Amino acid sequence: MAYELYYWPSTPGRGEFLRLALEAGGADYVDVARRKTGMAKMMKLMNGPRVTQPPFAPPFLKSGKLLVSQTANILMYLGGELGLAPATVAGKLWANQLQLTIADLVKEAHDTHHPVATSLYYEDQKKEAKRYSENFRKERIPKYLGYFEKVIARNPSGDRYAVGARLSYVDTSLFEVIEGLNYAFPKAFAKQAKKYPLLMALHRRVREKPLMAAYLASSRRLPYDQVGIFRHYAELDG
Ligand SMILES: N[C@@H](CCC(=O)N[C@@H](CS)C(=O)NCC(=O)O)C(=O)O
Repeated sequence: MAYELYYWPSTPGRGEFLRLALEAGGADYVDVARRKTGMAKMMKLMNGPRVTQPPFAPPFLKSGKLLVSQTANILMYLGGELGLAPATVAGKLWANQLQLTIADLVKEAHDTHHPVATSLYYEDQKKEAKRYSENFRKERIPKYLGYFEKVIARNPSGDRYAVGARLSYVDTSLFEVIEGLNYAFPKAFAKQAKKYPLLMALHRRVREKPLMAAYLASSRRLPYDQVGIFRHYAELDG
């Protein structure tokens, strides 16, 4: 049975972390909300009166009767299903720990354009966004990327993946982080990228995997935009 992925249909957003893992694992899946009547199906799973474990927000995944939400939680499940995570408990926890750290980074990247409230327009919080973004570029990007660089360097397998000796969902997620930051903050990213050679090499390595290359060239890969998490506003870059 195909996995059912539920996410807002027109933007990569957090759903992209799941698409990348599903694609890297060669999974059979349906991106439900991008299909006709799919949005209604998604809203019913969130708001329907008979759903006993409703998700708070997309993305979520249906696998048979199982309904799972929270990006890191879904990835932990898919990691086991698709062979994209270590098999030991310690390894699973380590991968999840890294993915939760990525989730923190993603939230902060979102807050660069929405530091006051998600429900307000960017135009109504531009001043705060500028201040938040300056700190994000100067302190938070280096702190997060420096951490992930260290994680790759210290991976005992010595194989230059984030976790273990094979591709995992943490690697596909780090790929997405690099892509997203480069889209949102091209100037800041260009200045900083050289400090993270292992992370940049991992990004290339993920991009060149045959299943990834095929996905990235397909219409299933959505372009970045000005409504998702990673947005480019020239005034927030530098
Ligand atoms: N921690 C959750 C965050 C989920 C989330 O914020 N989803 C966004 C789209 S990327 C949403 O639709 N949020 C609606 C809301 O927070 O009201 C995760 O990592 O999956």
